[in-house]
Amino acid sequence: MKTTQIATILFIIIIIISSIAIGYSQNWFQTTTQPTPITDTNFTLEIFGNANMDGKIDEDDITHIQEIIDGTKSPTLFADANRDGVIDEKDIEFVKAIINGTATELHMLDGSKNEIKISLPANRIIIEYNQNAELVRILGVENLVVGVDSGIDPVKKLYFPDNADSITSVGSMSSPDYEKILNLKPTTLLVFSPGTGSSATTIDKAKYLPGVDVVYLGLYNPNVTNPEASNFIQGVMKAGYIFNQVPKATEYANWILSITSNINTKINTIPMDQRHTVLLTNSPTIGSARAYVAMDTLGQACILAGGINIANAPVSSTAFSVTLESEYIISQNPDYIFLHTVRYTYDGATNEPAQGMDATDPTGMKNVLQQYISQPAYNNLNAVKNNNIYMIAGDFRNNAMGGTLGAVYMAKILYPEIFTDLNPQTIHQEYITKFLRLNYNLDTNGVFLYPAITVNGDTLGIPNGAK
Ligand SMILES: [Ca+2]
Ligand SMILES: [Ca+2]
Repeated sequence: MKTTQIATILFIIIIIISSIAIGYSQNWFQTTTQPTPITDTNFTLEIFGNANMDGKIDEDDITHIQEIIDGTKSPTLFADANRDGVIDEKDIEFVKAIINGTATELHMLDGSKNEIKISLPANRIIIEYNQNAELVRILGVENLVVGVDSGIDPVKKLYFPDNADSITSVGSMSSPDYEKILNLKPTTLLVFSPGTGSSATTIDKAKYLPGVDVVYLGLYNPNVTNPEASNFIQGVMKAGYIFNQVPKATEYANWILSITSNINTKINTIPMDQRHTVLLTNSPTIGSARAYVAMDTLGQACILAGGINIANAPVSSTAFSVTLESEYIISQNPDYIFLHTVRYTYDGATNEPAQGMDATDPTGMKNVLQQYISQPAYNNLNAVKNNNIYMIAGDFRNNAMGGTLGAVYMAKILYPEIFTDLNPQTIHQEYITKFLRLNYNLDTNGVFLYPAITVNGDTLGIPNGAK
């Protein structure tokens, strides 16, 4: 062959290979439809200034406010950006400031749908619990953290390797040390939950912390099958506006949405009568037995993973868990049981077994599991007979993935034949490396699932080689 012929053939080969490479990178060969980005759905961002009631605050809201002022559009719930009771030019200026990142305050609904005002910039942050510790990393504002609750204190160096030494522990979130908090002169306290019973509520905290914005974002309350109604997604996006990191919040919300959408698509192919029944309960080491219902993050994870939860809350109940009699569990005979456990609790205690990001040895998880299985009453349960009982880390309920991480592992466990291409550790590692930006490798660290599962020869849930 002549040199020119060889060159032509090589050129054609290069073109073909490049086309395939580009095709893969652009998802040309994927058969699943891509999820709609959160800002293109019917999601309504609950921040005042979002006059056109879509998923973001931008130029369109300025136009919308102008049209309301001109009388060509009716006022909307979020049009009065500065909350002075009238919709006028000042609201346009206010929205411009939000867009430019120069706003000095922000009005929004919190995770309980109560209206709150936040002073900006929010640049001295105290955070409660894993969700908020991870959220500030996702948004890239971890260096603004000055205090953490006692649930994060033991893992402070893990979450905040660069500034752990300058971060103060302010006590448990159920009974915080208000004086310590005030001494830190924080702008913002991100609380884990609204608080109930003997646990300090957002109202208590706001009362004892004058000048500090006490914010419950709503991460505690995901809706995995309907992101438009998810307080979790709202919380991520609201935090984006509070910390002036909207692109990061949007990218993260879209990533979560793409995972939930892909799992949903596959689960929808499984007929209801072929789906597995599931009991979601707690490790005996964290109190008397409860079963998590749909309202709970674990209940949401189970729904997304296509499990049929044997525990249901009464209609209109807002409970996250219920008590189930052993007789009921035996009569329902669940196919799978997941035992949730918590290492560092909201009231400052440390529970056995060791698990989560700061653990490497699954022995404690193994022992508790054996204890649970050895209950004579449960000998004949399908889940026990078929070894379908798993201990799961607190991360699956309390991290900043809103049940999605738990769902990814659960889906793989419940329907391995449907999720052949799904590797939960790949998604988990992407979360840690790309979004949390932590130098942390799941091949060598972390106890999240016991017994571990094996995917393509790799151990998932515990470090490789751990027993
Ligand atoms: Ca808008
Ligand atoms: Ca106004």
